[in-house]
Formats: sequence, structure tokens, C-alpha cells
Amino acid sequence: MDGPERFEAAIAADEKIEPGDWMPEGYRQTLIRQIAQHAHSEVIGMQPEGNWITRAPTLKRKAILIAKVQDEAGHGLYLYSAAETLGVSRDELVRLLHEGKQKYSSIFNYPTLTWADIGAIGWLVDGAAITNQVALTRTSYGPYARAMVRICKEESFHQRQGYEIMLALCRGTPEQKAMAQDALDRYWWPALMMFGPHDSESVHSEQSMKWKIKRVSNDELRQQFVDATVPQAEYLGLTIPDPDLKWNPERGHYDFGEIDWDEFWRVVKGDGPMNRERMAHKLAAWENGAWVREAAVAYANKRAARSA
Ligand code: BYC
Repeated sequence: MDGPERFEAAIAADEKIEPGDWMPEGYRQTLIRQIAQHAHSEVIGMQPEGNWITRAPTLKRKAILIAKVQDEAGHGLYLYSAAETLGVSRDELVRLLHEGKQKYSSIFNYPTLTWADIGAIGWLVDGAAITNQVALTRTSYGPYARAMVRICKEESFHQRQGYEIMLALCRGTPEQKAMAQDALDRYWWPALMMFGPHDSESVHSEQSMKWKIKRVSNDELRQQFVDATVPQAEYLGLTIPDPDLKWNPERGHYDFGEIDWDEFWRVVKGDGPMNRERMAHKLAAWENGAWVREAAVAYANKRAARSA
């Protein structure tokens, strides 16, 4: 079998495509786009939570939050490494992000106003991320699938710690419970937006499903997330801010209201509440870290010269 035929046969048989294998250029480009966007999301995603490290309510909460934020950096690294197996360098991907030519998840363009937001992010944002990423453990590209397995294990812990923060607040004073409700009110709809546009509006889904890069559609994953999260909100005694949310016995799923797609596209296109701040912070961190990169290169050059 030649390259294209072998590729099609591997996809049909649910086998993994590996870095040295022949693959269509569109498959390679789609993976680079998605994996890079995913990596950038992990890295930019450190900012909203990093915002609360100095203000975590106890030493224990602070230690847990620092570990979580470090985990996100690690996820970024696994994903940049997975993208590099497709023949693109991490420097190039970082450059594309800095020039606004690649995206990161819309969710990280919302501010973290109170400590309860840290709970809501763990519970809802990591919860949505796991829903999406569990499906991606079966993606057809081997290095991406394997990165997802490891990331999902860490994300489940993140989701639990977020839920536990919400539980503590909901069992606390009326003011603490109100803070938890306010965080849910602000993060619910942006969390649903993480799954992307409706299937009918999704540009890449059809081809990505054929190539088994995507295994479950945007709308199906969003529904799975809603179905899993509503009982969790009920247990907390919180109200999901959607008057149309209702169990539909015929479908065996919750019906829910329409996302504000104008807001989604505004945020995706750079005009969300925190887009400018997130990118300015990222660029400043990159510039401030220049001496570390220069020192690392100088050290590597010196070692190479010594061993030559
Ligand atoms: N935000 O054709 P579609 C985390 C774009 S981080 C921004 O459906 P696709 C965590 C999309 O890119 C988890 N843009 O696209 C970290 C496309 O534009 P381009 C991040 C979005 O790729 C720290 C256009 O809309 N997870 O866990 O087939 C703390 C049309 O969309 C968004 C991932 O990245 C969005 N929400 O499907 C806590 C998962 N949605 O590229 C937690 C991996 C869509 O043509 N990615 N767009 O310019 C995916 O699974 C898929 O890329 C998506 C979109 C489901 C997101």
C-alpha cells in the first residue's frame, strides 16, 4: 500500500497515525492548528488563576492553586511537544500566538473577580475541558492522543478541587454562598462556549470527524457537559442561570437556552473583557524571560564548543 492508501486504511481501522507516517497536508495543518490552540490555552489559562495565588484564603488553598497553575504550564509543554512532532517548532507557534495569528480558548478572556471564581473555573472550565479531552484521548494522531491521557488524569483532580472550593463556599456563610452563585452566574455561559460553535456552523468539524481528529461533535460534547453538571449544581444548592434549562424525558437530556453567539465571536475575535490584558501580560512575560533563553543558548553553545 502507498502512503495515502495506508493512511486511509489506518483511519478506517482506528489505528493511530504516528509522526513518521505519510499524512495529507490538510490533516497535518489541522492538527497543528488545533494542538497549538490547545497549548496556547493551557499557557494563557494560567493567568486568571495565577491572579489569586497571592490572595488564596489559606496556605493549603494557596499550595493547591500553585500546583494547579504549574500543571497547566506542564500541559502546555506536552502539547507543544506533540505539535513539534508535526514539523513545526515551538518558537514558531509562540510567534504566531504573539502576532495574533493563532487563537486560544475564549474562556480565558473573562476576569477572576472573587475567590469563588477559582472554584468555578476548576468545576466548570476544567469540567468542560475534561469532557472535550476524554473524547480526544481517542483522536487519530498518536502523540496528541497520548498527551490527552495524561492531561485528563490531572484535569480530573483539578475539577474535583474546584468543586470542593464551591462546596466549602456553599456550606459557609450566606455571603460565601452568594459569592459561589455569582461565580456560577458569570462562568456558566462562557463555559458552554468552550465547545465551539453549533455543529451546523463549525467550519472544521466535518473534515476533522472524517479524519477522526475529532471523535464527538461540539454540540454533543456540550450536551454531555450540561447533563453531567446540572446535578452537581443541584447538590451545591446553586441555580444555573438559564430559565430554559429543563429535563426532557423524551430526549433523555436537559434542554437548555441559546448561547449569546455575538458575545462568543466578539471574544474569539479579540474583543472580550480581558483579551488585551491577557496578550499584554503574555508578551511582557516573554520579553522579561529573554535573558533566560539567552543564558540557556549560551550554556548549550559553551558545552558544545567544549566537547568539540
Ligand atoms: N475559543 O470549526 P470549529 C484547559 C474557533 S484549556 C476560541 O468548530 P474546531 C484549561 C476555532 O478555532 C482547554 N476559538 O473549530 C487550562 C475555529 O477558528 P479557526 C482548551 C474557538 O477546531 C487552564 C472557529 O472557531 N481545550 O483545559 O473544529 C486552566 C470555528 O470552530 C473556540 C482545547 O483547546 C473557543 N471556545 O473545534 C483550566 C481543546 N471554539 O481555528 C483549564 C482542543 C471554536 O479556524 N480543541 N473556536 O481560526 C478542540 O477540541 C477544538 O479545536 C474546538 C473547536 C472544539 C475548541
